[in-house]
Amino acid sequence: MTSSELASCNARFGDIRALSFSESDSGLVIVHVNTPLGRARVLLQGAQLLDWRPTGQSDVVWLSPLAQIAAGKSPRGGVPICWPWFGAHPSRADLPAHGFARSSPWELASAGVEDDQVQLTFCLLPVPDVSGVWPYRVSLEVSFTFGASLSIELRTRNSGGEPVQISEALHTYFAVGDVHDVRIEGLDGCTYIDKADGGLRKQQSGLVTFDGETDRAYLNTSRTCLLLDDGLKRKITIEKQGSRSTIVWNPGIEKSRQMPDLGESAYPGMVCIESGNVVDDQITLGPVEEHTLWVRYASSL
Ligand code: TA6
Repeated sequence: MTSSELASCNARFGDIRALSFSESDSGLVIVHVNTPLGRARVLLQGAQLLDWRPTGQSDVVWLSPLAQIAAGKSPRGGVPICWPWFGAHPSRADLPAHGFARSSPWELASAGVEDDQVQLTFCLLPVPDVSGVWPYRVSLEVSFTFGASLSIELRTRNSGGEPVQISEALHTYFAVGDVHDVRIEGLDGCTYIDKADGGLRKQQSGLVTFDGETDRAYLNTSRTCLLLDDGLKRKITIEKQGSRSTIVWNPGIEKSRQMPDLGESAYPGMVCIESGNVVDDQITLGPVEEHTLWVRYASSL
């Protein structure tokens, strides 16, 4: 089954020199992008970007050194797509956290190159056994544009006859020198839900810094954020459209010790800054309505 996916990718896109395809030990297809502007890998399962490195820099999008590539499981790192719910399912604890899109099969629908920029578009395939949980006719596509910067566009379309509510996020893991030395600019004054403090609502004052578990959903904000990293001496700009929530996460040392795919040595090297629409900002799509969540990440030294 998976080998035929690999053969199909090679047959359809094998003539694009910037692309190549491989299979993980667990038999999952990985799309490799390699251009003069940078390189990246995308796991076909979940259409999950695993990592991205613009030329002349170290990785900007981070994959845990302990990540496992396994069927039905989202690897720790990259850009998992949280959809059609974010976090725990609102009423059923048995359902997967962050929805089913990130652990489901997707198809590479199109690929193209222009001026060394590579664009890949993936479609979520129909998910079996999901109708009891998600009885809607909603399609999901994601496009990545790999250039000197990285853009990601997530498109949800309701093709059914009734309104649908979704929450969503691009759960991006950014590589940092040491999370304890980074600052995030752009959230001053925003209300956030502090998941690390019983879900209390608080207000951000100044820059976001890290000195322990941090798990926050900033609401009602469309602002650009800057990730200021003194350790790696770089600045990552996170622009977005169609997103009113920004989630900031680093589990801190205690929680990381309990996560086999993170651990105490790896957790300081990442911070998640996620663009999405969650809690108060979730989206209702009427019949035939579409919603696009767009981000652009640019890193400068
Ligand atoms: O975005 C933050 C968060 O929702 C945290 O609460 C945290 O548990 C994290 O995502 C990772 O979730 P995962 O299901 O990938 O382990």
